[in-house]
Amino acid sequence: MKVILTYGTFDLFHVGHIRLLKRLSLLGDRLVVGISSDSFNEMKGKKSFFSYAERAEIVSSCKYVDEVFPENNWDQKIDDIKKYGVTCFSMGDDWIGKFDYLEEYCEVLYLERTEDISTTDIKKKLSLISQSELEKIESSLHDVIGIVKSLNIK
Ligand code: C2G
Repeated sequence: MKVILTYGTFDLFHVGHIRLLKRLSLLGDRLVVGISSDSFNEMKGKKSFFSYAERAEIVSSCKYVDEVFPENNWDQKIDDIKKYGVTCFSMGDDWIGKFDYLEEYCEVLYLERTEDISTTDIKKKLSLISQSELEKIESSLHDVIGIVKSLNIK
């Protein structure tokens, strides 16, 4: 039984996440995913849109994933590798080199990230959309105020 292990926040689940999980699932028989808890995200300086419970439900519903568990700190990986009988630990290559110390316990593999998509970019684009919508509403309101004022004949 070849067990693959990965970790992540997986907030605003997108194709970058799903493509990684798909590739990971093809590497072995079982894919186990550590989902960053809300408190650990705070330690990572990240505020996720969805709570841990929601993110865990989304990722565990993915057909490529066999099991999810909470990732509460940076230091639990060795225990997790032993607990789940992990053959291969793998992450996207934005983490390349960061987890080589785990090679003492299992294979370590970094897979190419999916270009041009990230949770941060999605959040930025959403904030810009709402900003431009607000500006449109504001300018329409100014037009209406102008019309009302012009009709208010003395
Ligand atoms: N990912 C990817 N392509 C993207 C975006 C993300 O392949 N366009 C990968 C990342 O490389 C990572 C996984 O998807 O392996 C989850 O990414 P995040 O949710 O951003 O997780 P992160 O904050 O990197 O947390 O202990 C490790 C940390 O918990 C990793």
